[in-house]
Amino acid sequence: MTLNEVTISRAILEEQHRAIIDHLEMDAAVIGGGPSGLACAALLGEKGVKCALIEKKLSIGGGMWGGGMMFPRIVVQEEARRLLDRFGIAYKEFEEGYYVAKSIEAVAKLTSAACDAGVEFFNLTSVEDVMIRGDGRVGGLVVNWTPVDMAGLHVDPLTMACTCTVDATGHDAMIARMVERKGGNLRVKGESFMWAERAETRILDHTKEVFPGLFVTGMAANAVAGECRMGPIFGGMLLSGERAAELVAERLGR
Ligand code: 48H
Ligand code: FE2
Repeated sequence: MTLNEVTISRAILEEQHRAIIDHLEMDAAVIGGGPSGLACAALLGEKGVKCALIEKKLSIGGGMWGGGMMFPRIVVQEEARRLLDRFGIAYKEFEEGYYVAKSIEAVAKLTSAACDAGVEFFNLTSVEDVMIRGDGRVGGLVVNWTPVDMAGLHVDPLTMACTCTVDATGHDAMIARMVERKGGNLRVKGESFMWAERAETRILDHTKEVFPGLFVTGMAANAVAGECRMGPIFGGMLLSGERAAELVAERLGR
């Protein structure tokens, strides 16, 4: 076999352009590739929802990669153990009800599940704005390459339409804040202090549609609600991603 560099370039360009064009209109867009976004996207994909995950960084994984203070281990409580099983993430029982897993394995297995479920990944892509038109719903995303922002270049973005948007951007709740900043009827209270028990038990109530077409999951859900943070326990992130997927699927009639 004689290798042709132009063929290699054409393969990459044609395939990725096809993927982008194919997702200019989709059922659901998950913004943020941390644990809640990955779990949500994987479960939406499994339900047959046409779904993309948009991540501004080069790598998927968000705050789960680093475990607790750069020790790459996460803790998951009893209530979420079934999700470790579901995604095939290995764990050890540390004390009754406390399970410890390798954060890198957890990211890899969640990512793998999302890939298997047909989720399209757009990394190095930042959501810089949302589309809200006459119907008052978040109906799409305004996207640009992350390096454009990093370099401070004035390059106009492109847009992707989606029926449901999931803000899985973590502590900053970036998408909800965009809606708030531009005058949408949404208040982002900002996260409160560390209290794992409270943060983990309340996160499912905070995982909801906070503005027409916009759902929040993971740390973004707690940030919008003014709820506590929980440190490196990740059961709530997985359960919240699962809940968001259920709500979006319900909204889409799946
Ligand atoms: C595209 C974006 C944009 C944007 C941000 O922070 P994450 O890991 O989010 P969660 O909520 O799934 O998980 C939170 C968890 O990691 C954590 O921090 C916990 C449990 N903390 C507790 C505590 O006490 O500190 O991931 C969010 C992702 C990141 O990868 C960002 O790069 C990405 O969203 N992102 N992607 N466009 N505008 N903004
Ligand atoms: Fe965090």
